Amino acid sequence: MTSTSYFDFSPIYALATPYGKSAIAVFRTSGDGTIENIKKVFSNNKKLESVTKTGLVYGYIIDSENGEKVDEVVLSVFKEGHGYTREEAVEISTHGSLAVINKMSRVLEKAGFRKAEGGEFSFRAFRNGALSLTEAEAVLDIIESTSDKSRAIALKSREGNLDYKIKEVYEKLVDLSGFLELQVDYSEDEYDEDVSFPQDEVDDILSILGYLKSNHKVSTVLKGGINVALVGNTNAGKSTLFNTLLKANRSIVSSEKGTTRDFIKESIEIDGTLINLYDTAGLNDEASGIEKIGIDRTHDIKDKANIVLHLIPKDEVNTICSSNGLTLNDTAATVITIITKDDLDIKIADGCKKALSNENAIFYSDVTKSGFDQLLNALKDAIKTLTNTNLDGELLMVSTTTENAVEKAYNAIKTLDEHTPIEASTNAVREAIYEIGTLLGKENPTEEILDSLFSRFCVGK
Ligand SMILES: Nc1nc2c(ncn2[C@@H]2O[C@H](COP(=O)(O)OP(=O)(O)O)[C@@H](O)[C@H]2O)c(=O)[nH]1
Ligand SMILES: [Mg+2]
Repeated sequence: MTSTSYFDFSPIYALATPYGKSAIAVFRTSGDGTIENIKKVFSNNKKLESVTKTGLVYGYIIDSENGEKVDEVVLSVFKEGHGYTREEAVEISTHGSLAVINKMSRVLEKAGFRKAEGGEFSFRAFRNGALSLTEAEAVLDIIESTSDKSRAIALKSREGNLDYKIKEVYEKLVDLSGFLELQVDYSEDEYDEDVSFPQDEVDDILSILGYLKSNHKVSTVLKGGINVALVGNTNAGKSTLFNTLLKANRSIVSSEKGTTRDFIKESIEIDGTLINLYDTAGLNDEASGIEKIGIDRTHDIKDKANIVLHLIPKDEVNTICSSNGLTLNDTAATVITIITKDDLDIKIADGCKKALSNENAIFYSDVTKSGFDQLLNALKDAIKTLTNTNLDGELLMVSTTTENAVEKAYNAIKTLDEHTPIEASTNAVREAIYEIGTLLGKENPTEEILDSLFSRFCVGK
């Protein structure tokens, strides 16, 4: 969406259902003069005019050029203040054929509607106070949610739980600001009254803002998925395990070194959480050329992984143990060490056994599948830890826009204590009020925020 249309009230239209053959297609229209425009192309205007707040009207869309019937339709009419955008709006349900859809677009344009841009309906809802920024983001999260868990959380946020928290902290900030302003007045009037610093109120505000911040962390993980990377030397059995985890033969399994030269990513859901599973090239050192690129990518993936499955084949474990390669360095991820090919008849040296037990290594064989449950449970535990908020309330989807504002507010308030000069305190609180206010539509959010948010919506939303 371009900012030029932000403050445009003209009537817009969009196909709200996917473009293709279906039972019903729905066109959404909204804006000043919507009903007048529809009247130019509708057969049952008496009934249309009789709608007071909201109502359904049956009739035909007529091509204004030749008087031909385009389709039999049902109009859902929303008078100003009653629909999603709060503007005058009409939703037109037509038959879902491509011929009707194509014709409808032309008819609506001739009637005076302009094609809406992505997110324009939601933007208008926001502009008219029907949707706060956080709610708009929650709507987006519902549309974009990929796993069952993220969908459920997004819906809860949409229902206003997140807004409630933000309003709560906003009110507390306003109260704190009032209190501080009063102190400024006192000092100006040279009342030498010693008013104590409102530490409890400040702590309270920091705790709500902190709560929102932790929600953001978990939201990000749930929304984008948890990155799980299979890492290990060539021939460790990474691609084999990748396939077993996917229950599909997606990846090339081969005993050739460096077969998996690039990485392969597949998404799966474990316990309702989206998992991005990465199969990578081997971590062997003597590689060059294309294989080398694959290995560089392996390091990139290792960096952005939340969980690394570090695979060591049983026939290499003694060597790796003695060279102290058991511990995977330079990764912030949770590492699960897996000794693969457990079906091989190889004796593990005593010293190595101890080291493996320190790593809580899991023994796995893809041939017999022994150790698979243990492996999966370790993975589930790691996922649970990553999605555990330690929050007593319900998890809310906190987007990056919200997080940015919350972070700024948090940093401003964090600086306050009883030694802070009163002027600095009032400024800090004012800044926090501004940041949180943008989320509630009380302050004008910057154009970048609006652009980045509403452009992510599809046309028709
Ligand atoms: N005996 C045995 N061989 C395995 C096992 N898992 C994988 N392999 C074999 O090890 C070789 C390398 O496996 P692959 O998955 O391609 O390893 P990658 O290079 O780490 O991706 C292949 O020949 C596999 O069949 C296992 O559990 N037991
Ligand atoms: Mg491979």
